[in-house]
Amino acid sequence: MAVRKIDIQQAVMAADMSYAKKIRDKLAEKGILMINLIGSPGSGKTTLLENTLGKDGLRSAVIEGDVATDRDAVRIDALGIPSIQINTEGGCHLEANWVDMTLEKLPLEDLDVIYIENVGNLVCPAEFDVGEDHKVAISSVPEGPDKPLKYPLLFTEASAVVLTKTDLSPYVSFDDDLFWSDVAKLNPKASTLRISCYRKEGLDEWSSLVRSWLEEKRRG
Ligand SMILES: Nc1nc2c(ncn2[C@@H]2O[C@H](COP(=O)(O)OP(=O)(O)OP(=O)(O)O)[C@@H](O)[C@H]2O)c(=O)[nH]1
Ligand SMILES: [Mg+2]
Ligand SMILES: [Zn+2]
Repeated sequence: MAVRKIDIQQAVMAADMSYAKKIRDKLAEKGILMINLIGSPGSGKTTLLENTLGKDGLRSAVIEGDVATDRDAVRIDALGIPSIQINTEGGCHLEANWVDMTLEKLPLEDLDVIYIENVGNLVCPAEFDVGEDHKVAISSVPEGPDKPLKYPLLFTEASAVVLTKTDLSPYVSFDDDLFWSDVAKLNPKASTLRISCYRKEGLDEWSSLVRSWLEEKRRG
């Protein structure tokens, strides 16, 4: 499958909430769930997708947001999963009008879930509604346990908080209790998951959560 790429001319693109509504309406009509994965560069977003897509019984596609390169879209494409790369050319988050343009290039009639892998950044992607049903905060063990309180907006907005690379805990003295108690202070209702893609731990729980969100959306 050839990877498709969209280059964004920054000056043309102003944040516009009406695009988020347009996306939500379109995806509601088609019964497609949209999940916005947000986390630091290297927190393990693409690896989580690689370890779950095509194995969870759902028909998925991925919109990849990066400043440059189509490397993540190529990784998803290698799984036989439709993927489109958006290059922001310096921009540090995705906006709804870009996502709207990209949706036209996806096979919407054949999808259950669209994942957005936002530009690696713990700060402003959380401020932008791109029409998703759920934001998911991805935080990895080597980043340290203090990230929720230092970057509170994402952890407050997220429907789920996913702690990745849990296999690295013994090597970096990660304080699990501190991390989760800070998450609970900010967002007691968030679903919480601990995942190691290297050890294949927590992946079924993640897929079950996605499936429950899809069923909830389709029930209306
Ligand atoms: N130890 C360990 N390393 C992991 C795990 N998951 C991912 N990694 C590694 O973390 C690095 C970054 O993973 P990616 O999935 O590319 O991270 P990303 O969040 O998609 O990165 P950007 O798209 O650049 O923001 C890679 O070297 C992965 O192999 C894990 O469960 N355990
Ligand atoms: Mg990635
Ligand atoms: Zn930004």
